[in-house]
Amino acid sequence: MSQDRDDDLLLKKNQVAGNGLLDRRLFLKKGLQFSAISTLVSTATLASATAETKKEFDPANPTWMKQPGKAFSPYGLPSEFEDDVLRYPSPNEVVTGNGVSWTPLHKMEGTITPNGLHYERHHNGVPQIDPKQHRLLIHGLVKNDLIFSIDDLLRYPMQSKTCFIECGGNSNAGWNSQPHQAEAGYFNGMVSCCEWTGVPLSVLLNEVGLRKNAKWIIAEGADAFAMQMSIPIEKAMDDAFLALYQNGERIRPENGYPLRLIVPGWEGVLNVKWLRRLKVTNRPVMARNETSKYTELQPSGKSRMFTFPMEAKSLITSPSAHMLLKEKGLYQITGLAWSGRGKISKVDVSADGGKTWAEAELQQPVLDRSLTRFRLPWQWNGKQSVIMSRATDETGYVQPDRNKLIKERGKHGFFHYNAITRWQIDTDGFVSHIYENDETTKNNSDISIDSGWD
Ligand SMILES: Nc1nc2c(c(=O)[nH]1)N[C@H]1C(S)=C(S)[C@@H](COP(=O)(O)O)O[C@H]1N2
Ligand SMILES: [Mo]
Repeated sequence: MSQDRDDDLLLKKNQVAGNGLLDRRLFLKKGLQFSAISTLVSTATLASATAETKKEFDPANPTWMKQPGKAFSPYGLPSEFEDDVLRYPSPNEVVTGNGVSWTPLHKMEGTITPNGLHYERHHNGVPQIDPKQHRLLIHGLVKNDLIFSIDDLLRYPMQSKTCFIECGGNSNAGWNSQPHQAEAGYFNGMVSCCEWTGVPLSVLLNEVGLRKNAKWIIAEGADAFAMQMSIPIEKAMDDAFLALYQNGERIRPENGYPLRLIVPGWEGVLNVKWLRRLKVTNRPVMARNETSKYTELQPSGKSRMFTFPMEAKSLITSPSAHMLLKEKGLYQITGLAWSGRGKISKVDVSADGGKTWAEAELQQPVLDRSLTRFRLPWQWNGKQSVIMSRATDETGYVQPDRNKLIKERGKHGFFHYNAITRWQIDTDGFVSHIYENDETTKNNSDISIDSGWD
Protein backbone atom coordinates (compact mmCIF):
# COMPACT_ATOMS: atom_id res chain seq x y z
CA MET A 1 0.00 0.00 0.00
CA SER A 2 1.36 3.42 -0.81
CA GLN A 3 2.30 5.88 1.90
CA ASP A 4 -0.46 8.28 0.85
CA ARG A 5 -3.10 5.54 1.04
CA ASP A 6 -1.81 4.60 4.50
CA ASP A 7 -2.05 8.23 5.57
CA ASP A 8 -5.60 8.54 4.24
CA LEU A 9 -6.67 5.41 6.07
CA LEU A 10 -5.12 6.58 9.33
CA LEU A 11 -6.94 9.88 9.01
CA LYS A 12 -10.25 8.31 8.08
CA LYS A 13 -10.21 5.97 11.03
CA ASN A 14 -8.77 8.22 13.70
CA GLN A 15 -9.23 11.92 12.96
CA VAL A 16 -10.92 13.68 15.89
CA ALA A 17 -10.42 17.35 14.93
CA GLY A 18 -9.48 19.45 11.91
CA ASN A 19 -6.20 19.33 10.02
CA GLY A 20 -5.16 15.85 11.06
CA LEU A 21 -5.52 15.69 14.84
CA LEU A 22 -5.92 12.02 15.74
CA ASP A 23 -7.52 10.12 18.59
CA ARG A 24 -5.38 10.35 21.70
CA ARG A 25 -5.78 6.61 22.24
CA LEU A 26 -4.22 5.81 18.88
CA PHE A 27 -0.96 4.51 20.26
CA LEU A 28 -2.78 2.51 22.92
CA LYS A 29 -5.07 0.61 20.55
CA LYS A 30 -3.47 -2.78 20.10
CA GLY A 31 -4.23 -3.46 16.48
CA LEU A 32 -3.15 -0.05 15.34
CA GLN A 33 0.03 0.10 17.27
CA PHE A 34 2.31 -1.35 14.65
CA SER A 35 0.99 0.39 11.57
CA ALA A 36 0.70 3.73 13.34
CA ILE A 37 4.16 3.70 14.81
CA SER A 38 5.75 2.55 11.60
CA THR A 39 4.24 5.53 9.82
CA LEU A 40 5.65 7.76 12.53
CA VAL A 41 9.15 6.65 11.65
CA SER A 42 10.07 7.62 8.14
CA THR A 43 9.30 4.86 5.63
CA ALA A 44 12.71 5.46 4.11
CA THR A 45 14.42 4.43 7.34
CA LEU A 46 12.20 1.42 7.84
CA ALA A 47 12.58 0.11 4.33
CA SER A 48 16.32 0.45 4.39
CA ALA A 49 17.44 -2.79 6.06
CA THR A 50 19.33 -3.59 2.89
CA ALA A 51 22.61 -5.39 2.57
CA GLU A 52 24.27 -1.99 2.61
CA THR A 53 22.70 -0.80 5.87
CA LYS A 54 23.00 -4.21 7.48
CA LYS A 55 26.73 -3.63 7.41
CA GLU A 56 26.17 -0.71 9.78
CA PHE A 57 24.68 -3.21 12.17
CA ASP A 58 27.57 -5.57 12.52
CA PRO A 59 27.06 -7.03 16.02
CA ALA A 60 30.77 -6.90 16.75
CA ASN A 61 31.38 -3.60 15.07
CA PRO A 62 30.85 -0.82 17.64
CA THR A 63 34.12 0.19 19.26
CA TRP A 64 32.39 0.28 22.66
CA MET A 65 31.91 -3.46 22.41
CA LYS A 66 35.56 -4.16 21.75
CA GLN A 67 36.98 -2.94 25.03
CA PRO A 68 35.68 -2.71 28.58
CA GLY A 69 33.72 0.40 29.42
CA LYS A 70 34.62 3.11 31.91
CA ALA A 71 34.69 2.25 35.61
CA PHE A 72 32.32 3.59 38.25
CA SER A 73 32.02 7.26 39.11
CA PRO A 74 31.08 8.92 42.40
CA TYR A 75 28.65 11.34 40.71
CA GLY A 76 27.03 10.66 37.33
CA LEU A 77 26.87 13.18 34.52
CA PRO A 78 24.82 13.22 31.30
CA SER A 79 26.23 11.54 28.18
CA GLU A 80 28.75 13.70 26.36
CA PHE A 81 26.46 13.38 23.32
CA GLU A 82 23.79 15.34 25.19
CA ASP A 83 25.99 18.36 25.77
CA ASP A 84 23.56 20.71 24.03
CA VAL A 85 20.81 20.15 26.61
CA LEU A 86 21.63 23.24 28.61
CA ARG A 87 20.11 26.08 30.54
CA TYR A 88 20.24 29.31 28.61
CA PRO A 89 21.62 32.16 30.72
CA SER A 90 20.28 35.64 29.99
CA PRO A 91 22.82 37.23 27.66
CA ASN A 92 22.17 40.85 28.59
CA GLU A 93 22.39 40.87 32.35
CA VAL A 94 23.66 44.24 33.50
CA VAL A 95 25.02 43.24 36.87
CA THR A 96 26.84 39.93 37.20
CA GLY A 97 24.68 37.54 39.16
CA ASN A 98 21.44 39.38 38.38
CA GLY A 99 19.54 37.57 35.69
CA VAL A 100 18.08 34.26 34.78
CA SER A 101 18.87 30.97 33.09
CA TRP A 102 16.01 29.22 31.31
CA THR A 103 15.20 25.48 31.45
CA PRO A 104 15.44 23.88 27.95
CA LEU A 105 11.84 22.57 28.03
CA HIS A 106 11.93 21.90 24.28
CA LYS A 107 14.74 19.35 24.73
CA MET A 108 13.16 17.45 27.60
CA GLU A 109 10.50 14.80 28.15
CA GLY A 110 8.46 13.72 31.15
CA THR A 111 7.63 16.15 33.94
CA ILE A 112 10.56 16.24 36.39
CA THR A 113 13.34 18.77 35.97
CA PRO A 114 16.79 17.34 36.71
CA ASN A 115 18.55 19.50 39.29
CA GLY A 116 21.23 20.74 36.92
CA LEU A 117 18.57 22.03 34.52
CA HIS A 118 16.25 23.78 37.02
CA TYR A 119 15.87 27.37 35.87
CA GLU A 120 17.68 30.01 37.93
CA ARG A 121 16.71 33.49 38.93
CA HIS A 122 19.11 35.37 41.15
CA HIS A 123 19.16 39.06 42.00
CA ASN A 124 22.73 39.18 43.28
CA GLY A 125 24.48 35.92 42.61
CA VAL A 126 24.55 32.51 44.27
CA PRO A 127 25.90 32.66 47.83
CA GLN A 128 28.25 29.86 48.88
CA ILE A 129 26.69 29.06 52.24
CA ASP A 130 28.39 26.86 54.82
CA PRO A 131 25.52 24.80 56.27
CA LYS A 132 27.31 24.55 59.61
CA GLN A 133 27.22 28.32 60.01
CA HIS A 134 23.76 28.90 58.54
CA ARG A 135 20.88 29.66 60.92
CA LEU A 136 17.14 30.23 60.55
CA LEU A 137 15.51 32.72 62.92
CA ILE A 138 11.74 32.77 63.46
CA HIS A 139 10.57 35.82 65.39
CA GLY A 140 8.10 38.73 65.41
CA LEU A 141 4.50 38.14 66.54
CA VAL A 142 5.33 34.82 68.18
CA LYS A 143 5.40 33.53 71.73
CA ASN A 144 9.01 32.25 71.62
CA ASP A 145 11.67 33.30 69.14
CA LEU A 146 13.56 30.26 67.89
CA ILE A 147 16.82 29.78 66.03
CA PHE A 148 17.38 26.58 64.04
CA SER A 149 20.57 25.15 62.64
CA ILE A 150 20.41 22.97 59.52
CA ASP A 151 21.19 19.94 61.68
CA ASP A 152 18.21 20.85 63.90
CA LEU A 153 15.93 21.02 60.87
CA LEU A 154 17.22 17.72 59.49
CA ARG A 155 15.90 16.00 62.64
CA TYR A 156 12.28 17.04 62.01
CA PRO A 157 9.81 14.66 60.35
CA MET A 158 9.85 15.47 56.64
CA GLN A 159 7.37 15.49 53.81
CA SER A 160 7.91 15.38 50.06
CA LYS A 161 5.92 17.24 47.46
CA THR A 162 6.38 17.41 43.73
CA CYS A 163 5.52 20.87 42.48
CA PHE A 164 6.53 23.41 39.91
CA ILE A 165 8.17 26.74 40.61
CA GLU A 166 7.40 29.39 38.00
CA CYS A 167 8.74 32.94 37.95
CA GLY A 168 5.94 35.53 37.82
CA GLY A 169 7.82 37.00 34.86
CA ASN A 170 7.94 33.74 32.90
CA SER A 171 6.99 34.06 29.21
CA ASN A 172 6.79 37.82 29.55
CA ALA A 173 8.17 38.31 26.04
CA GLY A 174 4.59 37.32 25.16
CA TRP A 175 3.61 40.89 25.99
CA ASN A 176 5.81 42.13 23.12
CA SER A 177 4.02 43.58 20.12
CA GLN A 178 5.79 41.07 17.87
CA PRO A 179 5.97 37.33 18.54
CA HIS A 180 9.23 36.51 20.33
CA GLN A 181 11.26 34.04 18.25
CA ALA A 182 13.11 31.75 20.62
CA GLU A 183 13.00 28.06 21.41
CA ALA A 184 10.05 27.09 23.63
CA GLY A 185 12.21 26.72 26.75
CA TYR A 186 14.21 29.89 26.19
CA PHE A 187 10.92 31.80 26.04
CA ASN A 188 8.85 29.90 28.66
CA GLY A 189 11.45 28.01 30.66
CA MET A 190 11.32 30.01 33.87
CA VAL A 191 9.30 27.06 35.13
CA SER A 192 10.68 23.78 36.49
CA CYS A 193 9.29 20.90 38.52
CA CYS A 194 11.04 18.90 41.23
CA GLU A 195 10.24 16.68 44.16
CA TRP A 196 11.08 18.85 47.17
CA THR A 197 11.50 17.42 50.66
CA GLY A 198 11.54 19.26 53.95
CA VAL A 199 9.67 20.41 57.02
CA PRO A 200 6.13 21.82 56.90
CA LEU A 201 6.22 25.49 57.87
CA SER A 202 3.11 25.00 60.04
CA VAL A 203 5.09 22.63 62.30
CA LEU A 204 7.69 25.32 63.04
CA LEU A 205 5.09 28.08 63.35
CA ASN A 206 3.18 26.00 65.87
CA GLU A 207 6.41 25.52 67.75
CA VAL A 208 7.13 29.26 68.04
CA GLY A 209 3.41 29.91 68.76
CA LEU A 210 1.64 32.54 66.64
CA ARG A 211 0.16 35.55 68.38
CA LYS A 212 -3.46 36.52 67.62
CA ASN A 213 -2.59 39.43 65.33
CA ALA A 214 -0.20 37.35 63.19
CA LYS A 215 -1.32 37.95 59.57
CA TRP A 216 1.81 37.81 57.41
CA ILE A 217 5.20 36.15 57.33
CA ILE A 218 8.18 38.00 55.94
CA ALA A 219 10.74 35.60 54.51
CA GLU A 220 14.33 36.76 54.04
CA GLY A 221 17.16 35.18 52.05
CA ALA A 222 20.86 35.07 52.99
CA ASP A 223 22.09 36.27 49.58
CA ALA A 224 23.71 39.63 48.94
CA PHE A 225 20.30 40.85 47.68
CA ALA A 226 18.70 39.94 51.05
CA MET A 227 15.47 39.12 49.23
CA GLN A 228 12.40 39.82 51.35
CA MET A 229 8.88 38.69 50.51
CA SER A 230 5.55 38.79 52.40
CA ILE A 231 3.32 35.71 52.52
CA PRO A 232 -0.17 35.58 54.05
CA ILE A 233 -0.28 33.48 57.21
CA GLU A 234 -3.06 31.23 55.82
CA LYS A 235 -0.81 30.00 53.01
CA ALA A 236 2.14 29.67 55.38
CA MET A 237 0.05 27.43 57.65
CA ASP A 238 -1.55 25.55 54.74
CA ASP A 239 1.02 23.95 52.43
CA ALA A 240 4.22 26.02 52.55
CA PHE A 241 7.34 24.14 53.63
CA LEU A 242 11.05 24.54 54.15
CA ALA A 243 12.88 22.37 51.65
CA LEU A 244 16.25 20.77 52.30
CA TYR A 245 16.21 18.23 49.44
CA GLN A 246 15.57 18.55 45.71
CA ASN A 247 14.86 15.36 43.73
CA GLY A 248 16.36 13.27 46.49
CA GLU A 249 19.64 15.13 47.01
CA ARG A 250 20.38 18.26 48.98
CA ILE A 251 19.22 21.43 47.23
CA ARG A 252 21.64 22.80 44.66
CA PRO A 253 23.37 26.10 45.58
CA GLU A 254 21.61 27.78 42.62
CA ASN A 255 18.22 26.75 43.96
CA GLY A 256 18.68 27.78 47.58
CA TYR A 257 21.15 25.51 49.42
CA PRO A 258 20.94 24.74 52.27
CA LEU A 259 17.33 25.83 52.90
CA ARG A 260 14.57 27.32 50.79
CA LEU A 261 10.93 28.17 51.22
CA ILE A 262 8.46 26.40 48.93
CA VAL A 263 5.09 28.05 48.42
CA PRO A 264 3.34 25.57 46.09
CA GLY A 265 1.71 27.10 43.02
CA TRP A 266 2.48 30.70 43.92
CA GLU A 267 4.81 33.15 42.16
CA GLY A 268 8.42 31.95 42.04
CA VAL A 269 9.65 35.04 43.87
CA LEU A 270 7.88 33.90 47.07
CA ASN A 271 9.97 30.74 47.15
CA VAL A 272 12.77 32.51 49.01
CA LYS A 273 16.12 30.79 48.58
CA TRP A 274 18.93 30.57 51.13
CA LEU A 275 16.25 31.22 53.77
CA ARG A 276 17.62 32.81 56.97
CA ARG A 277 14.71 34.58 58.65
CA LEU A 278 10.94 34.40 59.00
CA LYS A 279 9.40 37.39 60.72
CA VAL A 280 5.74 37.12 61.71
CA THR A 281 3.93 40.46 61.32
CA ASN A 282 0.48 41.98 61.00
CA ARG A 283 1.10 43.49 57.54
CA PRO A 284 3.24 43.00 54.45
CA VAL A 285 6.74 44.48 54.44
CA MET A 286 6.16 46.25 51.08
CA ALA A 287 9.59 45.19 49.77
CA ARG A 288 10.91 46.01 46.30
CA ASN A 289 9.39 42.84 44.82
CA GLU A 290 5.87 43.66 45.97
CA THR A 291 5.85 47.38 45.14
CA SER A 292 8.15 48.66 42.38
CA LYS A 293 7.86 45.16 40.84
CA TYR A 294 4.85 42.83 40.85
CA THR A 295 2.46 45.78 41.05
CA GLU A 296 0.77 46.28 37.69
CA LEU A 297 -1.44 49.09 36.46
CA GLN A 298 -4.60 47.76 34.80
CA PRO A 299 -6.59 49.34 31.94
CA SER A 300 -9.17 50.30 34.62
CA GLY A 301 -6.57 52.54 36.33
CA LYS A 302 -6.38 50.22 39.32
CA SER A 303 -3.28 48.19 40.14
CA ARG A 304 -2.93 44.47 40.63
CA MET A 305 -0.85 43.59 43.70
CA PHE A 306 -0.18 40.38 45.59
CA THR A 307 -1.26 38.30 42.61
CA PHE A 308 0.02 35.12 44.19
CA PRO A 309 -1.18 31.98 42.35
CA MET A 310 0.21 31.22 38.91
CA GLU A 311 -2.80 30.71 36.64
CA ALA A 312 -3.25 27.64 34.46
CA LYS A 313 -1.01 27.56 31.42
CA SER A 314 0.16 25.11 28.80
CA LEU A 315 2.65 24.98 26.01
CA ILE A 316 3.47 22.61 23.19
CA THR A 317 7.15 21.72 23.57
CA SER A 318 7.34 19.59 20.41
CA PRO A 319 6.96 20.51 17.65
CA SER A 320 7.89 24.01 18.78
CA ALA A 321 9.76 27.11 17.63
CA HIS A 322 12.90 26.57 15.57
CA MET A 323 12.28 22.86 15.08
CA LEU A 324 12.08 21.45 11.59
CA LEU A 325 9.61 18.76 10.51
CA LYS A 326 11.46 16.87 7.81
CA GLU A 327 8.44 15.46 6.01
CA LYS A 328 4.70 15.21 6.21
CA GLY A 329 3.33 12.29 8.20
CA LEU A 330 2.51 11.19 11.70
CA TYR A 331 3.90 13.18 14.64
CA GLN A 332 3.34 13.23 18.35
CA ILE A 333 2.40 16.66 19.62
CA THR A 334 3.56 16.93 23.22
CA GLY A 335 3.84 19.61 25.84
CA LEU A 336 3.38 20.68 29.44
CA ALA A 337 0.46 22.10 31.39
CA TRP A 338 0.33 23.36 34.97
CA SER A 339 -1.80 25.38 37.35
CA GLY A 340 -1.00 27.12 40.61
CA ARG A 341 -4.55 26.40 41.78
CA GLY A 342 -4.44 22.60 41.70
CA LYS A 343 -4.47 19.82 39.15
CA ILE A 344 -4.82 20.09 35.40
CA SER A 345 -8.15 18.58 34.40
CA LYS A 346 -7.71 18.64 30.61
CA VAL A 347 -5.63 19.97 27.77
CA ASP A 348 -7.17 20.61 24.36
CA VAL A 349 -5.03 20.81 21.26
CA SER A 350 -5.81 22.46 17.92
CA ALA A 351 -3.95 22.01 14.65
CA ASP A 352 -6.05 24.48 12.67
CA GLY A 353 -5.35 27.70 14.54
CA GLY A 354 -8.14 27.23 17.07
CA LYS A 355 -11.08 26.38 14.81
CA THR A 356 -11.41 22.85 16.16
CA TRP A 357 -9.96 21.15 19.22
CA ALA A 358 -9.29 17.64 20.48
CA GLU A 359 -8.52 16.45 23.97
CA ALA A 360 -4.94 15.34 24.58
CA GLU A 361 -3.87 12.33 26.64
CA LEU A 362 -2.57 13.35 30.08
CA GLN A 363 0.38 11.39 31.44
CA GLN A 364 -0.61 9.80 34.75
CA PRO A 365 -0.41 10.49 37.60
CA VAL A 366 -1.58 14.09 37.29
CA LEU A 367 -0.23 15.86 40.36
CA ASP A 368 -1.40 18.95 42.18
CA ARG A 369 0.54 22.10 41.19
CA SER A 370 2.95 20.08 39.06
CA LEU A 371 3.99 20.00 35.45
CA THR A 372 1.64 17.66 33.58
CA ARG A 373 2.70 16.06 30.31
CA PHE A 374 0.16 15.87 27.47
CA ARG A 375 0.41 14.08 24.15
CA LEU A 376 -1.67 13.75 21.00
CA PRO A 377 -0.94 12.13 17.63
CA TRP A 378 -1.09 14.38 14.60
CA GLN A 379 -1.00 13.63 10.90
CA TRP A 380 0.72 16.61 9.27
CA ASN A 381 -0.30 17.01 5.63
CA GLY A 382 2.67 19.20 4.73
CA LYS A 383 0.56 22.37 4.52
CA GLN A 384 1.00 25.49 6.63
CA SER A 385 -0.56 24.69 10.01
CA VAL A 386 -0.96 26.38 13.37
CA ILE A 387 -0.79 24.18 16.47
CA MET A 388 -1.71 25.32 19.96
CA SER A 389 -2.74 23.95 23.37
CA ARG A 390 -5.25 25.15 25.96
CA ALA A 391 -5.22 24.02 29.59
CA THR A 392 -8.18 23.77 31.97
CA ASP A 393 -7.58 23.25 35.68
CA GLU A 394 -9.71 21.60 38.34
CA THR A 395 -11.24 24.94 39.36
CA GLY A 396 -12.69 25.20 35.82
CA TYR A 397 -10.33 28.03 34.85
CA VAL A 398 -9.49 27.95 31.13
CA GLN A 399 -6.20 29.27 29.75
CA PRO A 400 -7.03 32.47 27.79
CA ASP A 401 -6.02 33.33 24.26
CA ARG A 402 -3.73 36.34 23.90
CA ASN A 403 -6.46 38.78 22.83
CA LYS A 404 -8.51 37.97 25.90
CA LEU A 405 -5.52 38.36 28.21
CA ILE A 406 -4.63 41.74 26.70
CA LYS A 407 -8.22 42.92 26.87
CA GLU A 408 -8.31 42.17 30.58
CA ARG A 409 -4.82 43.23 31.54
CA GLY A 410 -3.77 45.84 28.97
CA LYS A 411 -0.84 45.82 26.55
CA HIS A 412 1.82 46.78 29.02
CA GLY A 413 1.76 43.77 31.26
CA PHE A 414 4.96 42.23 32.49
CA PHE A 415 3.96 39.44 34.88
CA HIS A 416 1.61 36.47 34.72
CA TYR A 417 1.63 35.96 30.97
CA ASN A 418 -0.28 32.69 30.52
CA ALA A 419 -1.89 33.07 27.09
CA ILE A 420 -2.16 30.25 24.58
CA THR A 421 0.98 29.96 22.42
CA ARG A 422 0.63 29.41 18.69
CA TRP A 423 3.31 27.62 16.71
CA GLN A 424 3.10 27.89 12.93
CA ILE A 425 4.52 25.07 10.83
CA ASP A 426 5.41 26.30 7.36
CA THR A 427 5.31 24.22 4.20
CA ASP A 428 9.06 23.69 4.54
CA GLY A 429 8.48 22.26 8.03
CA PHE A 430 10.03 25.16 9.95
CA VAL A 431 8.25 26.11 13.16
CA SER A 432 7.89 29.70 14.37
CA HIS A 433 5.92 31.65 16.96
CA ILE A 434 2.92 33.67 15.76
CA TYR A 435 0.07 35.68 17.27
CA GLU A 436 -3.56 35.51 16.21
CA ASN A 437 -4.29 38.38 13.76
CA ASP A 438 -5.24 41.14 16.07
CA GLU A 439 -4.73 44.81 16.56
CA THR A 440 -1.94 44.26 19.08
CA THR A 441 0.46 42.82 16.51
CA LYS A 442 0.01 45.86 14.27
CA ASN A 443 0.92 48.40 16.91
CA ASN A 444 4.67 48.39 16.87
CA SER A 445 5.28 51.22 19.26
CA ASP A 446 4.96 49.08 22.37
CA ILE A 447 7.73 48.21 24.73
CA SER A 448 9.78 45.23 23.70
CA ILE A 449 11.01 42.67 26.19
CA ASP A 450 13.71 40.53 24.68
CA SER A 451 14.39 38.52 27.76
CA GLY A 452 12.75 39.95 30.81
CA TRP A 453 12.57 38.49 34.28
CA ASP A 454 11.66 39.25 37.83
N1 LIG B 1 17.04 34.88 48.38
C1 LIG B 1 16.53 34.90 47.14
N2 LIG B 1 15.42 34.15 46.89
C2 LIG B 1 14.88 34.16 45.66
C3 LIG B 1 15.43 34.97 44.62
C4 LIG B 1 16.60 35.72 44.91
O1 LIG B 1 17.18 36.41 44.03
N3 LIG B 1 17.10 35.67 46.17
N4 LIG B 1 14.79 34.99 43.39
C5 LIG B 1 13.37 34.67 43.41
C6 LIG B 1 12.76 34.56 42.11
S1 LIG B 1 12.29 36.00 41.35
C7 LIG B 1 12.43 33.34 41.58
S2 LIG B 1 11.56 33.24 40.15
C8 LIG B 1 12.83 32.08 42.24
C9 LIG B 1 13.75 31.30 41.32
O2 LIG B 1 14.10 30.07 41.91
P1 LIG B 1 15.22 29.17 41.21
O3 LIG B 1 16.42 30.03 40.94
O4 LIG B 1 15.47 28.03 42.13
O5 LIG B 1 14.59 28.70 39.93
O6 LIG B 1 13.53 32.29 43.45
C10 LIG B 1 13.10 33.39 44.20
N5 LIG B 1 13.79 33.40 45.46
MO1 LIG C 1 10.93 35.43 39.59
